[in-house]
Amino acid sequence: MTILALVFDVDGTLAETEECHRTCFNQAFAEHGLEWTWDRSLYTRLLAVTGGRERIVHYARSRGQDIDAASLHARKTELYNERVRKGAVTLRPGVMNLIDRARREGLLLAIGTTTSRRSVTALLESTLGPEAGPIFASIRTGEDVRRKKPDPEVYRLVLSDLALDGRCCLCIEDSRNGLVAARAAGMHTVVTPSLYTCHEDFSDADLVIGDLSMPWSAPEFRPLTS
Ligand code: XBP
Ligand code: MG
Repeated sequence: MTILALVFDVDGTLAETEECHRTCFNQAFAEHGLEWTWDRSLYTRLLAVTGGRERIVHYARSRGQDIDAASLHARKTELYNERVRKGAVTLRPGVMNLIDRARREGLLLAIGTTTSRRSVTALLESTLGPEAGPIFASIRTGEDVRRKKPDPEVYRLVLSDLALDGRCCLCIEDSRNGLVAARAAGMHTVVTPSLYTCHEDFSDADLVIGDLSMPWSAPEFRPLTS
């Protein structure tokens, strides 16, 4: 079956965003008077819980603390958006070229992510320009679903928007949770492991590559190098 659409995850795939997320969590904790610090090793473990608000709830419970996760997460999102709009995060190698090439070849582009619409928009506008939104035929976020990845709900919504079967789509992910979600939605998968996910198991992906600037090709899709 020919590939008709590329479906991108955001965090870790379009850009290495998690360091920015992590430091914004820590700043929000400090502002709220919490003596919490998520260092890289702890954050690696906490990423098993997808969704920033859910991650905060999980951590508070593990310490037996009762906190206002919604306002903490809202502040973290505000800080993250400010930093991203100031250019704190750039696209990973090969992402821009792949988007350009896919558009030239008439493929549909879409996004399925766990983060919020506001954070996706900030990232797309700061990296692809103010008119980035319409490049994507569907953008579905954590706010559109009841269950976040590894549940396939977000990717099923994307496929429904595109009116495509998963077998016509190639999903590009960076994490085990994302890979499980994409496969459960029936899509082909390419994994580009990121800083926080490079230790994870991607053995059931169709392809694993260091980053998208490397030569690769997908089933029934012309080689994706120029
Ligand atoms: C990314 C996430 C997100 C980010 C933080 O998962 O799990 O929660 O860590 O974003 P994926 P928010 O790349 O698999 O979509 O704080 O906005 O949730
Ligand atoms: Mg990701």
